[in-house]
Amino acid sequence: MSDTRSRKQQIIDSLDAQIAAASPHSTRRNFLSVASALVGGGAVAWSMAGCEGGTTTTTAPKTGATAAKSAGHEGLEYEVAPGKLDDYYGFWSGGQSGELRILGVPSMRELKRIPVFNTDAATGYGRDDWSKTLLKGKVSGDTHHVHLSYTDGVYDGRYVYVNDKAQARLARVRIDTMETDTIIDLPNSQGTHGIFPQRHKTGLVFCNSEFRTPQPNDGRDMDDPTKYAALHTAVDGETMEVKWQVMVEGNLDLCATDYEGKYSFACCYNSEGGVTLEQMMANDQDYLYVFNLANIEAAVAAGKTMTIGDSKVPVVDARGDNSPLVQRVPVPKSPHGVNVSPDGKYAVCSGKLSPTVSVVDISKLADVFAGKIKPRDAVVAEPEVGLGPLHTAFDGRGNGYTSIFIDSVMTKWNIDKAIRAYAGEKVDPIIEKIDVHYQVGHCNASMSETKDADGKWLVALCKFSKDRFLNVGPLHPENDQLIDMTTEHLKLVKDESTYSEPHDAVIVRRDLINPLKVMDRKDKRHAFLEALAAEDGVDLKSTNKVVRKGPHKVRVYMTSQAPAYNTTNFEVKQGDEVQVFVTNIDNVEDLSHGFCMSLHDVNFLINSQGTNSFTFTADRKGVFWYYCPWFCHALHLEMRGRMLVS
Ligand code: RUQ
Ligand code: CUA
Repeated sequence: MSDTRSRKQQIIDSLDAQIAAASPHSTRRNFLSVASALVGGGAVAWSMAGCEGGTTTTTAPKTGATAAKSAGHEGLEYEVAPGKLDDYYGFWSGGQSGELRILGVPSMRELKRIPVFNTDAATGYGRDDWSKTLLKGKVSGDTHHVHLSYTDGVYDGRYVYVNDKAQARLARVRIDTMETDTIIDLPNSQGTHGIFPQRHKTGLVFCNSEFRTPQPNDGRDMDDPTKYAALHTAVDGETMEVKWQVMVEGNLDLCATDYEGKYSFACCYNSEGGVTLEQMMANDQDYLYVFNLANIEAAVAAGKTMTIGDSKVPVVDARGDNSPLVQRVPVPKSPHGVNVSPDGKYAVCSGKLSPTVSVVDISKLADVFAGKIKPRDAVVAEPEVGLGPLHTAFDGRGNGYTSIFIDSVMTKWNIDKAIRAYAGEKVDPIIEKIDVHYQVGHCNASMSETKDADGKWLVALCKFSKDRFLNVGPLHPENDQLIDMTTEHLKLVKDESTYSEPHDAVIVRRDLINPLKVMDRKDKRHAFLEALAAEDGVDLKSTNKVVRKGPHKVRVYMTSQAPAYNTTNFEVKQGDEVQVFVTNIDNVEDLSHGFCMSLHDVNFLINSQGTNSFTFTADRKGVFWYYCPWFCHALHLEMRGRMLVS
């Protein structure tokens, strides 16, 4: 029997076998160093080990689907059969694509892409009349963090909030329509990165600016980085108005909130105030900023605020020393992620350039603000989890799971043991490490960001996929890996390729998400379109009519019902600005129509019972067919009409 694996792969496989047999706690990395120390020119020795049992084609029980199958489906069912539904919705950020994605978990099937900061050819988003008012001409964005609105510590099924790091914006997607409903600019900010909503109710959404700039950023102080500052911004999650900002000296990276509405948290990796990489990494210590919301709101109410530049938003200046507004908890070198445990007790802050995570006891923060203890005294544990810790998920059973970028592992550790070890007890908080492939950024677990964390599924969003998929050219997909958390040892069950570049994801029980099946027209887009139609006395759901609005302006109102538009031709003059409104009067689930005007770069989607509109110029004389691009009926190809331009 021939072995088609490369020599290198044989060695790796046999190492994996040895590791699995020896100790589930060791990693290939530390094993490798042990191995080479033991056997010197070890390649031959280990490749021999791979031949054990007489056949070299059955390789070691690598983590992954094969291992799960050979174990006879021990653990959770991870295959979702055709026609069966997933147990969870996964909300994935879309990174530089500017969009938001919905995956089913555990199938990892991509169910939907929701355009947010990008334009979308399929739906017309970003180019139709309503969504143009959201984007205001900008067509790129960089979504990193996705979080849903909460009530009483659990998702309330209303909104998804997502940041745009590139243009310092916050967007909201409605869960009923699964469409973007609001986009706002965050004043005085650059590099808006971490965001997090309050968890006790749909209250404030906090947004961190990662990049420090002069304030106002109008050309002053450009050469004096000591004057640069960053803003922690509070947005009302209901009205989407910016309520207030706190100005601090350090940069602000990831964000989190407690479960009671008392605090928000931000990691600061540049307490040095540097502007070059060397400067930003100079100190061995940075901070977790803790914002005291009651004290900040009292300062705002008392008018102890300023405004910056053109913005009217009240800004509280909290630069400098610790104060009733902000306390700075010292943590090791350049922390990145901060996550709060589902019991609401701990804020866990990842070291990034330190192999540790710092566990802050939230109940001690009242004493920190009262000046009874030092900020650092709120740190109750600091376990060593590996090189390059970034983010932590939780299982609701007292364990944390930290993504470790440099080591390419997920480390499972026990919070209580970490606290005891920090207090001096001889106990090892590290439970297990599992290899992920490769260079994991965010991780998250089912319901981990809520008090209902259920410890079933863990996802590791790996930045590099290298050899895990077919080569598709220099730009590789990313690798989102699914891990079963219920088995004795963490079990990798799935690799899922994703397009660049999801940063973060939350995994939400499906009973909490109840979108519409057809439009109910109760969203901002429909209010906007109804108001326009009212100007012409048009009922969008029944009227088919051409209205001349001026010498060079025409509105065309039509309805659609499979397989026809109820207006099959209309006339305009060359040079007219044409605004076409289409209302889909089909009242049937999954029966979307579209409107595409040939040769005019016009295309948009209209969902059942919804309306959409698009404005373009009829710049040439002639006959132009418009047609429905969404397959809707056996006579879908006949669903078309003519625009006559004279
Ligand atoms: S970040 S890989 Cu933009 Cu959330 Cu940590
Ligand atoms: Cu309507 Cu195709």
